[in-house]
Amino acid sequence: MTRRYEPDVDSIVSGIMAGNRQTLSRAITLVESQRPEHQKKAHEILDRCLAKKSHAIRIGITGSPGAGKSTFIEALGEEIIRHSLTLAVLAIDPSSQQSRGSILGDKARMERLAGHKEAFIRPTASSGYLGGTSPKTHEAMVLCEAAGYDVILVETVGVGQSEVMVDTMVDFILLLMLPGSGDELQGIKRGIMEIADAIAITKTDGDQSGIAAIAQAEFEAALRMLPAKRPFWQPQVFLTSAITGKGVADVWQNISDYFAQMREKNLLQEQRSQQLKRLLSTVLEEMLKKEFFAYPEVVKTREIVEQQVLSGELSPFSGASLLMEAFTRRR
Ligand SMILES: Nc1nc2c(ncn2[C@@H]2O[C@H](COP(=O)(O)OP(=O)(O)OP(=O)(O)O)[C@@H](O)[C@H]2O)c(=O)[nH]1
Ligand SMILES: [Mg+2]
Repeated sequence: MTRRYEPDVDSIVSGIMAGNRQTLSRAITLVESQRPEHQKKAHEILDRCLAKKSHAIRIGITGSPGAGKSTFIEALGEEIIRHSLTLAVLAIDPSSQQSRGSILGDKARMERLAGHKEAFIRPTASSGYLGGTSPKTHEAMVLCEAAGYDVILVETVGVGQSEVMVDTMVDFILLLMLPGSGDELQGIKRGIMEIADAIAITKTDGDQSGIAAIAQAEFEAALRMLPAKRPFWQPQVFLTSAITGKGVADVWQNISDYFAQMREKNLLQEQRSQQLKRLLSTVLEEMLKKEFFAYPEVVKTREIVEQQVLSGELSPFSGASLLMEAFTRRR
């Protein structure tokens, strides 16, 4: 039987740090793998990579399906390269995402950016997470940082939980909105506006400019109604087009201003510490949940308890307590 060559942890870590893209890709695959032996190896690699000091900044790009995230990232990526910086893009793998705009696939759409040696583009598996951001995204980010990239961009679909998740792992959140007004504004979840550090209205080319200006005023008004995410930072609303390049440099300037202020006020590290704390809780909760629901005694008892709750024999509280008891009895 022929065995596939499996590089050891040492050579993977040194490959990543030497900037070998193939090794970096491979390591991300290991991190994303569910197999226990891959997980073990991945964690060893991650711990070693964490030890390397990184100066990278992390930016989340979020917005509804088809808002123009991938296309905007391509334009922003080229702007970033113009500033002599390198970047890694972690994009949701469209094959595992049922969003409308992704028929062509993100890789195909970021072709121009992918042609630059300064850019590393990696579709990440959504692995059942809404919006595609999962704790694994954080791990992939750590690997990209060890590889020395200056800027990490994370594309995520702004639905439900995902923006909360992305908020635990990036330093800055750019929310992309379509130029429609009124109806769109009604449809936005408050939560997503609250975590935005800047809003870019996309696709304001062609005959969209009139509607776009109205949308800009409406978003600005909506932002003023929200509690400030940070006392020193008022999110701005930009009119952009990834096709003509309109507003892209302004957005990058805004992001740069933000980081300059965060560093000056020594807030970047503090924010990251808070995020790590939250991420640790999230991962821990997930591990517990997984173990709980997979525990045979719980699996066995759950259906019976569920029936009893539905028939009114047991309250949901007593039912849950019974299941917890079954779980805590384990050895
Ligand atoms: N006119 C115009 N069209 C754009 C612009 N940006 C993106 N588009 C188009 O909008 C569609 C969706 O763009 P994407 O960049 O794939 O959007 P997305 O938000 O990444 O989509 P998902 O990843 O599927 O959620 C594509 O057909 C793009 O060509 C723009 O600035 N102007
Ligand atoms: Mg996309």
